[in-house]
Amino acid sequence: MDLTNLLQDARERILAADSERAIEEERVSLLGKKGLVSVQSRSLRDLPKEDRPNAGAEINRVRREIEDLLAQQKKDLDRLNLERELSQKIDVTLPGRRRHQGGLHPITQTLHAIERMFRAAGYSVEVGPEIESDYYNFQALNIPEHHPARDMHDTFYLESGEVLRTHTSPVQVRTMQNQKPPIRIICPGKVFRFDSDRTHTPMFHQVEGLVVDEGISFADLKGTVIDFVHAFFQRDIEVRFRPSYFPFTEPSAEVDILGDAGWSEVMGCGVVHPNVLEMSGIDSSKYSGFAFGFGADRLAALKYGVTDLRQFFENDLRLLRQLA
Ligand code: 2U9
Repeated sequence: MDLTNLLQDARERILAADSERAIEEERVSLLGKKGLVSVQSRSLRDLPKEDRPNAGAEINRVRREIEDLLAQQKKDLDRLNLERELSQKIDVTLPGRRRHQGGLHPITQTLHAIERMFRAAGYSVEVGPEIESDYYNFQALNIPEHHPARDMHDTFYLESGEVLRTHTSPVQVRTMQNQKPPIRIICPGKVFRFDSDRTHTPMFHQVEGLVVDEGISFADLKGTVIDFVHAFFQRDIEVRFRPSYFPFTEPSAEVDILGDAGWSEVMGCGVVHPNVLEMSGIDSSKYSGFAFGFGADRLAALKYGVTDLRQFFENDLRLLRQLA
């Protein structure tokens, strides 16, 4: 191909290159090692010696011209792209993009509401670890090894010999070790029991309360529990106390509320066993206390009409949105 044709051909191809990549491809095919211009350069060898300088100068001129064309095409393309971008109009009347707003889980809301009620009554909120030693989860609560009450707890044991706490009572034990009476605390948190059906999930949220002071009696416990239940359900719902047994309280009771479907158990409570006070360094001849415990999940289910506790942990957006 003679050089005039080559240049003409190159010009057409470069003008047709409509992207940076296409320009680059043209550069390689025209000026690269195997490109047309290089082939021409190599064919200089076949010319008579005296013709080579002129022919070489001519090839270099063509090469420079192609380089200029490539540079110019890139500049034109850049300008075109910029103009295209700048000419895009913004339609300010278009509706905005919808932003998704999350909400608090119904159990989180329930825990917050419970904490608010007890704080208003002068309680403070204490928390502690979910992995506990056997001592804090059982022994300090008057549940020695091989005690039948351990069977009720469906405990998850770790290889280390520790346990996933089966109640938040260890937090109260730690608090009694670290603070002097008067003590008024609630301990909300996750607890774990190897159990799963409509009314049990292997992880649930307990709130336990503890009051220790001089002259605390079962009457104080009763008043506190009834006031709390009324505040939580926002009406003067009927409450009854049934005698029961826990190793850490004596006497002990379970608390039922009256709903449309009859009585439902909502919590346990009692006067703190003197052994439990003494083990945590509190003089049981001077101080007494009451304690109570309930599953916040179960209370939330009763309040919102959820009939299967497992639904709280299935992350079904229909349930979460409805209760948000
Ligand atoms: C200390 C002393 C006493 C906490 C108590 C209950 C009764 C109770 C259950 C209710 C339903 C657990 O969530 S549930 O399965 N709890 O019945 N808990 S008295 O008594 C304590 C705690 C700590 C130091």
